Amino acid sequence: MKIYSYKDLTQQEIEKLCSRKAEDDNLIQSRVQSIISTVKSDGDSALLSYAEKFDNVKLSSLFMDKEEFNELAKQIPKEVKNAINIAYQNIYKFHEAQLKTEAKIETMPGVNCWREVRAIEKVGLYIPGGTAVLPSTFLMLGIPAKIAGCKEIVVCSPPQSDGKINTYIAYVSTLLNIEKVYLVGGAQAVGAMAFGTETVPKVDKIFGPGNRYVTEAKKLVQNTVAIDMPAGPSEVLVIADETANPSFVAADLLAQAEHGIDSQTVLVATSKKIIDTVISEIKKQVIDLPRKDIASKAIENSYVVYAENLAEAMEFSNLYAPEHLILATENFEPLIPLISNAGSVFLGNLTPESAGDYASGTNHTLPTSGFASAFSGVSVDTFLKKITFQHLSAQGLQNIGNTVEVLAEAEGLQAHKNAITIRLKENGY
Ligand code: HSO
Ligand code: ZN
Repeated sequence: MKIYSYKDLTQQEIEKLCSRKAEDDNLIQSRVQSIISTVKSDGDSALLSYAEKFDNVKLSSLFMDKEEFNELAKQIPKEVKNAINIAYQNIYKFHEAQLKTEAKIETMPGVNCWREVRAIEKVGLYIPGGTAVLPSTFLMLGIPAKIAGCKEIVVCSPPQSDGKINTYIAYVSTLLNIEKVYLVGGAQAVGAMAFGTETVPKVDKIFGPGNRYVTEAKKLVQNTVAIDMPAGPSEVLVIADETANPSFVAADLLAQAEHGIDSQTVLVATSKKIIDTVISEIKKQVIDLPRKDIASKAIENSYVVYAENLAEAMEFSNLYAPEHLILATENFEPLIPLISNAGSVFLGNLTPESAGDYASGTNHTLPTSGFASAFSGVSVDTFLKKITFQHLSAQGLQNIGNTVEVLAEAEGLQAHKNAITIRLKENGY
């Protein structure tokens, strides 16, 4: 891990450290472009041949349904079932509280304006498979979709080598009352949900994290379909001072690193002693990890920034705009108002990112690659549209009429003015 000193970094070096661009970005873009146009033109047959090519499986059907989920779900150990149930309840509780109705506002006597929410009718959820199957992501997307009231929830997840979905995914499908899961992964899943195929329905909005292929695919289909946000390779930035526990910090960095070789882990610390101990702890802890090869590669690409104080550390963090920000310090309270860019924040030494990844209640589908400067993580809102309404009474028309007439005249739009004048006259004003 390279160590930089924040105060010695030039503007350009900071930009480079904060950039998530990779050398093969263009190559991935052209591959994804070709996958998407093949799915668009060849539909199901493209999906079947990509399953053979990328998932090494010859599928007899492109989906599994309810009855099959129930059967598969029986195989899950009780302990895992209970843990999924607790996570479900916490995520449900936290997201349910996001449904709020807004008050009607009378902007002038007789002029009433308000907003009502409506669910996005057809939504597409992408549940990653690949090197790790993530039923937790299914909960994080499925629960807010249900709470929002989405009518059609299309779910795509890559098939396992036996041509089925994972048993945990099957169990979550039963909890969420999902009709079908389509056995489609990667960029081809995004293409299928964006354009529709003979089997996979076209949706209005696509949700979910994924690897660089999936993220690139979501970016490329944006002319056709809405997306939640660019949620690519996962990342964490840990701010640690001398009150941090170095073994905890190392464990958090490795938790992020095991996601994939392109995961980003950044440590910003105000103590050189903590930096040294964290680095040696990482070396110790990584040895026992089943995914040590992946984690070590991700750690190799990561770095440490030494900051002279927490204010400086926060400054760097805001420039980086991390998906996850861990404040590994006992003094986190005064730092909260200084956070301007982050997807989700974990406070103090006893709050690991893993808690939020699985079960505390917050959503783990979050903006990556610096998009935390402008996007929020997935919530019930992400599955809703807000429609504005207004009503003018006769008194309202009289009160607002002249203002609209004058502004329409100023813009040279006579027909706009007339739409008011004709009503005022008819009402005897
Ligand atoms: N850290 C990932 C979510 C996840 N972690 C799923 C474990 N399972 C992106 O926020
Ligand atoms: Zn994670």
